[in-house]
Amino acid sequence: MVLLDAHNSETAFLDNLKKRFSEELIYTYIGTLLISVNPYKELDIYSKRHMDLYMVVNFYELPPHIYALADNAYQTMLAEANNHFILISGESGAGKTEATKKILQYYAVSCPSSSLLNSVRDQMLMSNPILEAFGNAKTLKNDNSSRFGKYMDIQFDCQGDAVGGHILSYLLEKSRVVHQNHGERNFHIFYQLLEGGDEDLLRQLGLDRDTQRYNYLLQGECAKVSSINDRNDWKSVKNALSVMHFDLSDIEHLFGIIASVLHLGNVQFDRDTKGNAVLNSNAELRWVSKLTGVHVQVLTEALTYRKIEARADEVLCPFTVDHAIYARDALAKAIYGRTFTWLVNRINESLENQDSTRKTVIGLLDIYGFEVFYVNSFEQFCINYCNEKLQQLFIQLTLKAEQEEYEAEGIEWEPVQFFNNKIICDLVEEKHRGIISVLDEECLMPGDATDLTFLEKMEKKMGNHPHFITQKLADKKTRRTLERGDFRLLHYAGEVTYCVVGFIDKNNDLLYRHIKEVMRQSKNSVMQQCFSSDELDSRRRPETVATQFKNSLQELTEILMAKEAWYVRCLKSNDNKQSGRFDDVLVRHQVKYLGLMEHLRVRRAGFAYRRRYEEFLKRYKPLCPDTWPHWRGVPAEGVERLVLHLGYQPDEYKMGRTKIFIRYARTLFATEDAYEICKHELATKIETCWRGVQ
Ligand code: AOV
Ligand code: MG
Repeated sequence: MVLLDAHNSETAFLDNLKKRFSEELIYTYIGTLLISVNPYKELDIYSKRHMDLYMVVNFYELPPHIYALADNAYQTMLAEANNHFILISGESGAGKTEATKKILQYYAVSCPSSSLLNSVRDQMLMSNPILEAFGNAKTLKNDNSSRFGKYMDIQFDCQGDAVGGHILSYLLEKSRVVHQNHGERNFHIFYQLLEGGDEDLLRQLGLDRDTQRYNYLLQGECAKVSSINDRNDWKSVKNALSVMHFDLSDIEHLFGIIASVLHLGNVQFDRDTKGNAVLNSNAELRWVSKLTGVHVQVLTEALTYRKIEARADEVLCPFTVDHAIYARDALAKAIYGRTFTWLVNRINESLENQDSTRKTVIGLLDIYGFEVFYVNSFEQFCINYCNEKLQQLFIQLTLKAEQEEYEAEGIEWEPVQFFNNKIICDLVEEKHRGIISVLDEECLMPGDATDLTFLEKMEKKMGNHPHFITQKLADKKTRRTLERGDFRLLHYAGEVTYCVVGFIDKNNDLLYRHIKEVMRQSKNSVMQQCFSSDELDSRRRPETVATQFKNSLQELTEILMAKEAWYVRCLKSNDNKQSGRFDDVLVRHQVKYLGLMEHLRVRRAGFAYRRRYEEFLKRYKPLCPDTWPHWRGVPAEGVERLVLHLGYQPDEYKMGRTKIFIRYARTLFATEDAYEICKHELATKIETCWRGVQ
C-alpha cells in the first residue's frame, strides 16, 4: 500500500498508480506526501463515516486519503503547538480546489466544537461558494478553474476548536471580465445572476436573462456548460452571503456592481466628424449611472475625455474610439477587481477571531495551476511563474532541505540528483536582469516602449539563457517555429510560448485618474470603498502588476517557510475530463516534472521522521524507567537508552548531531501507541492516588 517501501522505478511507480486508479484508489502516499489522481467522478469516500474513521486511527492504518493527511497535520499541530500548511499543487484541472474543499470540510465537520463556534465553521465553508462564484470561471482546461490564488489560514485554539480564519488572495485574472477566449466563460457570477436571479431583481438591475445580449459574455460562445448548474449555484451564493451576515444593502450594491459591469460592456462609441469618440446611445450608461449613483453626464465625460492637468488648469482632451473602448474596459476590470478585493476583506471580517489568546494555524494553499493554451499571454506568464515559485519552495523544503539536513547532522547519505528550477525563477524575477525587471523598465519608459521593444530588450538581455527562446534565437536552440512576437520559456513543467501582445498594457494596468475621481463620487457603498481617496491623494506611481505579484509571492513564501509543510500533489488523469480514464503519457509527464521519483528516492533512502533529542525525550520519556520521570544526562544518550528499551533495531534509526532519525513511520507509530497506553495508565494511577488522598 505504501509506495515508499515498494518500488523505485518510474514504470513500476506509474503501473502502481494506474492499477490503484482502476480500482478507484485515487490516493497514494510517498512518505507523508499525498498523491491524488483526478477521477473525474464522484466517489463514495467523503462521507461523515469516512471522516470519523480517519479521525481516530494512525496515518498508515487505513488506505491513503486526503482526510488522513488533514488529520495528521491537525494532530501534529495539537501535539506540538506549532503552525502548519498544506501545499496543494498540480496543473490546471488536476483537483487542487476540490482537495482544498475536502480538507476544509474535514476540519469543519470533525474537529471538536462548541455551539458558539459552529457559526465560524459555517462561515469558513461558506466563503468558498462566494469566492468561487466571483473568482472562478470555465476555461478550456477546467470548467471551474480558479482564476485567483488563495491562501487560507484556519485558526485553532489550544483545544483544537476551529475559531477563525483569514484569507489572502493573489492576482485575479481581471482581463477575463472584458475578454474570453473561444470555449471559455467570464466569471461564474455573471451567469448565475442572469440564470438564477428572480424577475424583480433583474428588472431592478435592468438585466435581461439572455446572456447573448451582453458583449462581455458572448465572446466565448459557451454560456451554457453541462457540468455547471448556474441556477443552483446562484442559490448557494445567496445562502452563503446570508450565512456570512452580509447586509442587505451590501448585497444589493454588490449585484448592482455586477450588473453595471455588464451594462458597461454594452456601451458603444461612434466617431464624430473630428474623429473623436461619442456615445452611440446613452441607454446603457444610464443604467450604469443608476446602479452606481454617478451622474450620467459625469460618466459620459469620463469615458470620452481625458483630463489633463496643465499647471493650475485642467484641460479636457477628447478620446478616439479606441481610447474610449480602452477606458471603458479598464473601468470594468477595475470595478470587478476591486470588488473582488472588497469581498475578500469582507469575508475576512466575518472570519476574524476576536479572542487574543494564542492560536495555532493550518494554512491551505490553493492557487491556479500551470497552464498552456494555444495562445498564452501575460496572465499565463504570471500563473506559470507562480507555479515555478511553488515548485521551488517544494524543492527547497523537501529534496534540498532533506539532503542538507542529513549532511548537517552527519548522517551518511547517497545524494539524489534532481532538476532545480531556481534557474527559471531567476530568469523571471531576478533584480535588474529578469523578465519582470525588463518589462517594468519598458513600462516606466515614457513614450516609445511597445510590446516589441520589450521583446527586443529581452533578446538582448537573456538571449543566452538556456530556458529562453525567441524567433531570432530559435534557429540556434530549437527547430520549432516561433512567430516574431513570441517568446518561449522552458518551464519545469514544459515549454510555453507566450505572445508579447498586451504585456506592457496589462503590466501597467492603468486607470485614468479622472475615472478614479469619478467613481469616488459613487453612491453605491461597496463601490465607494473600492475607490478610496487615499489612492487619489498619493502621487506615487503604483507598482506594476508583475512586481506586485512577485512581491506578494515573496511574502507568501516567507509565511509558508515559517510553518511545517504537508504536500498534496494532484495529477490530471486525462485531458478530456473523462471519468476513469488514465492517460499514461500525460501522467508520466506530470510525475516527471513534479519530481515525484526524486522525492520517492529521497524518502526511500531516507528517514520518515526526525525529532530533536530534547523534544523526543520530553514526549516519550515515560516509556522507559531510565528516563522517567527525569533524565539528567545528555539528551542524545537518554534517547539512545529510550529507543533501546523500546526494542528499536539498528536499521530503524540513526543518531544525528542534534536529532534522532527514524526510518519507518511504523516504528514511530508503534512508539506513539505505546505512549498513548502509558499516558492512559499514568492518568489512572494519578486519579487513584488522588482518591487515596481524599
Ligand atoms: P484545479 O483546482 O486543480 O484546477 P479542480 O479542483 O477545480 O482543479 O478540479 C477540476 C474538476 O475535476 C472538478 O470540477 C471535478 O469535476 C473534478 N475533480 C477533481 N478532484 C476530484 C475528486 N477528488 N473527486 C471527483 N472529482 C474531482 V485550476 O483551479 O484550473 O488550476 O486553475
Ligand atoms: Mg482550482
